[in-house]
Amino acid sequence: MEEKIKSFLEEIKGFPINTEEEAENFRLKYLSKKGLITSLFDEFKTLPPEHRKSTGKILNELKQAAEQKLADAKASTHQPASISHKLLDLSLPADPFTTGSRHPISIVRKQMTDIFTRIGFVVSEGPEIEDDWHNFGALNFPADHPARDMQDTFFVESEGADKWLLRTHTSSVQVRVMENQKPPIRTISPGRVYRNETISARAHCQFHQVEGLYIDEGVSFADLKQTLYYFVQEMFGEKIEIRFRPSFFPFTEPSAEMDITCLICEGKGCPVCKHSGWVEIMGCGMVHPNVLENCKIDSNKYTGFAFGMGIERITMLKFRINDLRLFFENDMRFLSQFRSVI
Ligand code: 2NM
Repeated sequence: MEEKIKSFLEEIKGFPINTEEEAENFRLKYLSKKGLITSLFDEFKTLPPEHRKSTGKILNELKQAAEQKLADAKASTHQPASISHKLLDLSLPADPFTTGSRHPISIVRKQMTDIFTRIGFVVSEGPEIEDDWHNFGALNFPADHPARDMQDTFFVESEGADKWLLRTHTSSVQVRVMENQKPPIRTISPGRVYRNETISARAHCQFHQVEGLYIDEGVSFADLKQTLYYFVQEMFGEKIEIRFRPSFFPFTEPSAEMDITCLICEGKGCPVCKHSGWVEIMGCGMVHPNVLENCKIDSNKYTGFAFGMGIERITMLKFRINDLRLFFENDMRFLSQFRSVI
C-alpha cells in the first residue's frame, strides 16, 4: 500500500491546475467523498496494526499535499467562484453602448459643402501655412494693409526672404485654383484659418471658413444674389430672407455684407439681432479685376463673384450657441449634445 500512496503523491504533484474547472476535477478525483484519498483511508482501516503507523504517516502527508495544492491553485486562479458566477449571469442588462459623434463644426461644414456641391461647386483645399502672395498679394491687399501686420497675422519664423504665415482666410486656396485652372470655375474652400485675436466669447485665434468663387463669362451680381439666396433657404429654411449692405474688401468690387432674418425672433427684434431683425452672416462681392489679372485670368473676358463666411458663426446661429470658445474646448458635456444630429 505504501508504494501505491507514493505513486499517488507523484501523480498529485504533476496534476495540472490552471483553471477553476481543473481545480474542481482535482478535488473530485482525490479529495471528495468518493475520491481516491478517501478510499485509501478505507483501505488503511483494514491493515494489520503493525503496519498502520508508517503507512498512516505517509497517507496523512498525501492528504495534506493534495489539500495544499488545491488551496494554492484556488488562490492563483483569478476569481473566487461567487464572482465568476456573477460575470456569467446572462440575464443582467448589457452595459450602455455609446458611440462617438461629429463635432458641430464638422456637421455644419458638411451641410454647407453639400448645399453648394448640389449646384455644381467643387470643393478645393490648400495649405494652412501660406506665403504672402497667396494670402495677400494676389488678393489685391496693398503693401501697407493692416492685415499684413504682426498684430493681425501669425507669421512663421523662416529663413531667407520668403515670409511664411498661417493663412488668415481660405481665399488663398482660391488664388491657387485661379492660377491653375481655366474658367469656368465654381469652387468652395472650407478650412481652418488663423488670426491674431484675443480669445473671447466672440473671437478666437483659429476658426473655420467656407469661401466660394464663381468665374465665367457674364457672371453678374444677380448670380451672386440668387446663389446666396438658394444657400440661405437650404441652410435655414424658406421663411428666411436676405439683404445686402455695401461694404469694402480689397479683393472684391463692389463688395457687400449679407444679412439674414434673425433666426431667434424671426425678424421681430430681439437682443441677438440688437432689435434690427437681421443678423450678418457673410461678406461677398464681384472679384476685383486686379485679382483676376494677378492670377492670369483675362478680366475683360471674365467676371466672377466670391463670398466668405465663418462656419462657427453659422453653427452658433443654427444651434443657438452663445460662446465661440465651446468649439475648441472639447468638453464632452457640450459635444455629446450633437449625438442625434447626423
Ligand atoms: C470674403 C468676402 C468677399 C473672397 C474673394 C475671393 C477671391 F479669391 F476670389 F478673391 N475668395 N473669397 C471673398 C470675398 C471673401 O470673405 C468675407
